[in-house]
Amino acid sequence: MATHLKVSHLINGEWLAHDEGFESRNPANLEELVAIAPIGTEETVLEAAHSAQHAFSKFKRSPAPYRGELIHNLGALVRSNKEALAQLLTREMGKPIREARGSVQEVIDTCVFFASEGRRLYGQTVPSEMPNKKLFTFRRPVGVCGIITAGNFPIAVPAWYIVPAVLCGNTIIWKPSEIAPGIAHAFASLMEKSGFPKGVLNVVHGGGKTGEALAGLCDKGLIQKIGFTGGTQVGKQIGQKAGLNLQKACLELGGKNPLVVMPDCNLEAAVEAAVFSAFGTSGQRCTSLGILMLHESIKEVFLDHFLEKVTQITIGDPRKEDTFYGPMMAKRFMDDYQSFCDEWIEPHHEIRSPSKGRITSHNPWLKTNDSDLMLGLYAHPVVVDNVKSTDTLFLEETFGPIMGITSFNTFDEALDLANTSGYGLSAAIFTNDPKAAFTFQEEVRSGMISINNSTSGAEAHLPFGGIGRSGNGARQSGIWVIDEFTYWQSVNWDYSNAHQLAQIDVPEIPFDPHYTI
Ligand code: UN1
Repeated sequence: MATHLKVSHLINGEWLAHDEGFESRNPANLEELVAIAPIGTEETVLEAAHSAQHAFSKFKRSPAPYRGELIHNLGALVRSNKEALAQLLTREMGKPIREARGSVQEVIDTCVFFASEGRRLYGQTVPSEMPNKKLFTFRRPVGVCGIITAGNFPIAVPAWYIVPAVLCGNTIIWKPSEIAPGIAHAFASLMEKSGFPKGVLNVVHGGGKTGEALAGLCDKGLIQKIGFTGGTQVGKQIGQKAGLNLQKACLELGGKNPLVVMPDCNLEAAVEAAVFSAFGTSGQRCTSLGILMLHESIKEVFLDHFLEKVTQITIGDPRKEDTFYGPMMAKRFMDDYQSFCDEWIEPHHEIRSPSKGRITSHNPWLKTNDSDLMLGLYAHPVVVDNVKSTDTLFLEETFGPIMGITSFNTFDEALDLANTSGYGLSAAIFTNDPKAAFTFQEEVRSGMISINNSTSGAEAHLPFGGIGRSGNGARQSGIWVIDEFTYWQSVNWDYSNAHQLAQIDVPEIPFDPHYTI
């Protein structure tokens, strides 16, 4: 059995180990300890804040191309450690190895993108209304950024924040998910080995209380930006705290993502996409499919194929290449899933998949590639039909392998259904009709739209994020995230040797507004 990692906080370039802490266990085999990590207190968080502040005073002055080079180094190190990182990620949070490699690739893609942004980070030159005067804009770093992330993408999503933030000259206090301290530690060590000055990245481990202490730095004026990926309820509290301090939080919250299937589409492609959207990562993506919306005319044909594919899903040890999905990340997600199975499935619903609840010897799943599912937190894929738009299952995120199905007769009904939950992260439609596709894009309130693709699986250089219950409109990834980690500074430079007043010292242009031909 592999030995476990001893995880430390990282503050001002020092690794601070503690004897007491919390454990992360392999969710595919709960006997296996993956890491022991310390719990950050308010004091730890304060120390990290002072370290980040101190580092900021120097790092903000460093040239952006130099910071791009640091990111280039990080990308190269992540690439050369890709397989080891993917294996650790799988062992610690249970996503299948194929997806874990994809997650690590997402970090590399982010580094590739932002390494070259170090040689852009453009401002503008703007014409002045006065002679002998120049106007410019510059991007300035916001300061110390507090980043709190989730366990389902334990290094890809942190990289979406940390990489652009440091590229812009900010410094970081990161509280990784308590589900995956080991992989966070590995990522932090690679950052350290990439040449970042000490104090640019500070890592404080812990659970909700540590996160609260970090968010509390907002009130103390010790952080200038907070980034949070997680549940909508906590996101609201963090957004409120930031707002009270006149800051804009970067919030990436939940989703109840719809996938609409029109009768004219390629049904096989839609079936494949729906299976992956619903059950990839055991449904634990914020972009996972929540409600499948089927046109009445194809509903049963679609479901024949869909349910056949669902029953053929291989649930197993996530280290095996042919595992479609592995365990739930941690016990609390399994507990939530079980209570949703018990409480959100109502008498008028019809379960169309073989079973529901935790997989046990009394409630087995048949396709398991010789994995022992009794060792871990495995859950049945649950397909619930006849879900109405007023049902809890229609309206609330499950963050697990439970999906609902509803049907519609007209396209307008489908649009209404897709807008009902008030979430607005990712929405998908399968159709070959350009009018339907573009009407869907224009009418559905969602940060991300997929046409003939799954609800999940965004590329690392398109803006990622939601509106409504899914977030406050902040965006990650690509050039758009730079607006989160910089503020615009405008500069005017008057070299006329006089004090010229804009709007006032501008000569009038003689003309007759009443002239007619
Ligand atoms: C998340 O679940 O928080 O688009 C992020 C996707 C992934 C990222 C998901 N690239 O599904």
